[in-house]
Amino acid sequence: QSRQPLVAGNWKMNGNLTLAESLADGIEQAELQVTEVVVCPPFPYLAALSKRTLTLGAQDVSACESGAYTGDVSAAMLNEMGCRYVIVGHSERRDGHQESNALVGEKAAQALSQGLTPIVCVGESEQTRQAGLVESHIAEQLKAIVDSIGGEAIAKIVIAYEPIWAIGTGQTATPEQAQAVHRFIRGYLAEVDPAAAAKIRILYGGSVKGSNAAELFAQPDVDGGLIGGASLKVDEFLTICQAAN
Ligand code: G2H
Repeated sequence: QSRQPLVAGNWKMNGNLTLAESLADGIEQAELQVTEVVVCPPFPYLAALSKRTLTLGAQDVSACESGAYTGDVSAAMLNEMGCRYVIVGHSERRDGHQESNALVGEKAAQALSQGLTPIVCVGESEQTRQAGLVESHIAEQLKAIVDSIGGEAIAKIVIAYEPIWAIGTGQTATPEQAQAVHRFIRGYLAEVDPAAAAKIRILYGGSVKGSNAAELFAQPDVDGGLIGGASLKVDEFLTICQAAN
């Protein structure tokens, strides 16, 4: 397989500077030859971690370039703090902060314009899954992203499939459920640009743990993971990173 596995830790709004530093120490000491490892700390800790060797991402970015947007953080600022990645469209932003498909697309485009790689999250609720609408829901989310960034940029982003019913619930998608949606995502993108679809990394997120990571990552269209709770414990996070190797 030619796609380099990627495991990104999404620390969400957890911890403190001491934990951030000790997680970073543990990750930097680990020897991971194949898997690319990224950590996405809360904004205030980016500056402290920017002097380190580990690869940094942020958890959100403004869709605007600069200006009077109190509380927002621009892609250029993240770049300046050493970030190479940024999560956009996490369901906790879509649901908790009313982020629309269109806004998520704009954020992805803004990230790309500053040389950041957006990790764009998509995923369905339990209700949508029960109604049998998983694929149409994901297709709508993907369409907004492709419309905004342009088909030629597909190879420059990462997609994270995060079923909302699996986030922080301990209820992980089965490897078969994850693979079915990942294959659908790659197939959808292949209709726009087959070469880019073959290259794009599609991560699974939602209650990934040390104990279930290997079987998820063994699926042909699962190229790594976006890890929440389990990324706050260095040993478990490294077990997950190893499972992607
Ligand atoms: C999904 C995931 C990381 P967790 O949100 O983005 O969190 O692994 O805690 O379900």
